[in-house]
Formats: sequence, structure tokens, C-alpha cells
Amino acid sequence: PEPVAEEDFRQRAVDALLTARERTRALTTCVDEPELTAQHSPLMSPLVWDLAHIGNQEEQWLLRAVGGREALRPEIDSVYDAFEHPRAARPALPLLPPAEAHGYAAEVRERVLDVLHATPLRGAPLVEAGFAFGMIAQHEQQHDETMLITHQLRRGPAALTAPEPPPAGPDAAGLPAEVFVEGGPFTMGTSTEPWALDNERPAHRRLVPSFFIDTLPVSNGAYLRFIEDGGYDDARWWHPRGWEQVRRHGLVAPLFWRREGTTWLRRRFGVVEPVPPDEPVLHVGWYEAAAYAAWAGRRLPSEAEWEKAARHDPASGRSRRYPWGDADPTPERANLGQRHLRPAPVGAYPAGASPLGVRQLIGDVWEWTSSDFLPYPGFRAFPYREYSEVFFGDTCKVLRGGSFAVDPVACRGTFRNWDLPVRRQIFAGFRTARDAEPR
Ligand code: AVJ
Ligand code: FE
Repeated sequence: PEPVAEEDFRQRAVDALLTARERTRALTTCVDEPELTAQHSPLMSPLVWDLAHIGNQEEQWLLRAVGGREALRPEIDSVYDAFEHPRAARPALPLLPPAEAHGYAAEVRERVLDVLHATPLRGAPLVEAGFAFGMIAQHEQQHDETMLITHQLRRGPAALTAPEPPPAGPDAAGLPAEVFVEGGPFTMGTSTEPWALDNERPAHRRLVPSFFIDTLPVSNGAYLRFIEDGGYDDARWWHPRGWEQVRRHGLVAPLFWRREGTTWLRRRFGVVEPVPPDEPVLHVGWYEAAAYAAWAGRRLPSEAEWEKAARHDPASGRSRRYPWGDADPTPERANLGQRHLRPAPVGAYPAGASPLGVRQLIGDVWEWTSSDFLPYPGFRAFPYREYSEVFFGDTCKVLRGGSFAVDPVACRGTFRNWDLPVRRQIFAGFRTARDAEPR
């Protein structure tokens, strides 16, 4: 890709911050004030906490650290410190009321735009290519996804609406079930993507033996066959801790699903509807994804396999930014940015396919991988340990590819997300893989 001029980075930063704030406003003005301060689920913060936390992170990083400006509201830092207070405890904190939280975020933003125009976007790593501004735009968009999860968990009539996603491509029915990815090394991670976060760095060579991966994400229809075959009643398919979750909580289907007679219904943003068989399965935890794969005689792809399928171009031998190449996402390539409030049917977005024909790797649903969230060789925490480093270990599994709820600024072939294997409220599904040669 061509080198980008400093002024272009400044414009990108302005656009990314603006786009994020538009979404934040939509998510926090579509319900009334009591709904903003209520806790809709012990798993989530009140929406008004996310709102002021967004402003507070922006104040700390862009006003204070980058701008060297005087603190606006230093006394609230601790209230909005995610490590000091678990989500379940946040409703009891002395939170800024909704109008004040909106005002605070807006006031920070006004000053930040000042800082942005006064700061050279080169020199120190924090400002190089506008990194800190891109990081904060990504942070806000990540909380916009978190707030969308809160909206999904919330009871009551729909507060959000969006147009339907596009249908499956005309060729969808004829696609092969899986594609073969030739063994060999590829470049994983990045050292050049300017706004890549610390855990995506550095680029390094990874040897990946030959494997097969699903052309499409696993659909509700396919997942239903696992359910109807007694998948949730058969310990054979489950990791011991997954089986424990199934038994303790009486799991029988993905979160938000309910059987009525012979049909399965789901609740989606306040509307109850029949489960669409051709849509990627959503709201399954890692244990469910792994159990389905075992039942199907397959397995989850490793994180390296997923990234190789998404980025490696066999023709050039190069790793690209996205499955379709180096160009940014567009509405023709991927279901991102909360444009639609659901995944598109499996087989949609032919323009977003990888060179080998793998579809919907980016957007629609986060995809569980078999891998623990670990640092790449040469990892350095930047700019703070609490973003990635404190989560490395064997407690979280990696998710890849982003969902319909993720903005393009926080989604690319190298982007890494992670969560506990029991998590089901996130917008996650999966695809499966298998070894090319029996091990
Ligand atoms: C990367 C999505 C796991 O939401 O916990 C937001 C992102 N980090 N604020 C999260 C994040 C700090 C993070 N995930
Ligand atoms: Fe945060």
C-alpha cells in the first residue's frame, strides 16, 4: 500500500472519532433516562457507565497523555476504571447522570479535536500516524458493540431498528462445503498497520500444516441438526467444563432461543421471530462451538489457521489486510458497523471472499477459534498493559473476524478479540476445520 500523508491520517482520525460518536449517541438516546441508568443484566454495565467511560478514556489518553492538557474531571477516573469495579458493581457507583455523561463526553471531544489539529502525527509512537486517536476511536466502537449487547439483553419493546442485510449470493447453493489450505509458512500479525493494537504485533512467520476450513460460517439450520440429534444431552461431545455449564444452567440451545411446539423462536433486539435456518448461528459460547465441531467429526480452526485462510494470498505468498485484498471494507464486502442488526445469510458478500473462496470471514459473526489468547513472539504492551497483556493465558479463547456490531475501524484480518469460553451474549458464532492428513 502507498504511504499515507500526515494530513490524511488527521482526516481519518476526525472521521473515525465522528463515526464512533454518532453510533454512541444512537445507542444512548434511543431509550429514556431510567433505561440508561438501569442494569439490564448483571453481565453488563448500565449504558450510562459505558458512555462516561468512553469520555473518560478519551480524556486520559487524548487530552492528558497526548495533548498535555489539564485534567477536566480527574475525580471521576476511578469510577470509570474497568479494573477497579466489576460490571455487576457499577450501578452502585456515583455515576454521572445521563445528561451530565453526555455533556462530559461532548466537552472532552471538543477539546480533543483541538488537540488533534495542534499535534504533529509523527515522532513519538503514541502519535505516529495518529495511533492514539485511532486507538480511542476503536475503544469507543468496542464499547458501542458492548452497548449493543446490553440492548440485546434488555427486556421490553424494540428501541433500535435497521434495514435487512443482503441475501446470499446467487452462487451460494453451489459452493463447496470446505476449502483446502496448503501447508507452509505465512506471515501472521502486522508491523505496518498503523492503528493495529499491541496484541496484533509484530508480524512473524508461522508454519501452518495443510488443513480444510468451512467455506461458510455454521448456520442455524446446521446447528439445529446438532440440537435435534441430542447434542446437548450427550457428554461425548463436550469439554468437561462445557458439560458442567450445560448441566448446571440447563442449556438446550443458543442464548435467546426458545422452543414453541415444533418451532424454534429467538428474541432479537426486542422482537421474537422464528430462527432463520440460513443465518450464521449466533450467541453460542466456545464450549457449544467446540461440541458442535466434535459432533460433526471436525474441530474449530486454530487462530493461525483462521488468519491464514483470511489473509494469505497463495498467488503472491503475501498476507493481506483483508480476505479480499488491501482495500478498506465497504458495504459490498462485509456486514459491519451495525448497519444491520443481524448477520447476513450464509453465502452473502461474494465480493468479500478470500482468494480460496472462503466467505464472511470479516463481519456477520465473531468466530471462535481453538486458541488461547497468547502474545505473539516479540510482543510489547503498548500503550497500557491492561488492554491485552493482563488477559494473556489459558482462561480466554480468541475470536476472529468481527461481527455485524463491529465498526470497520476495529476490524481487520489481524484483529484479535478474546473472551471466556462460557460467554454467550457476545455476537459470536463459528466455522469448523479439519486436518488435511490424519494426525
Ligand atoms: C477486546 C472486546 C475484549 O470489551 O473487554 C474495551 C475491549 N478494552 N475497553 C473488552 C476493551 C477496554 C475489550 N475486548
Ligand atoms: Fe473500555
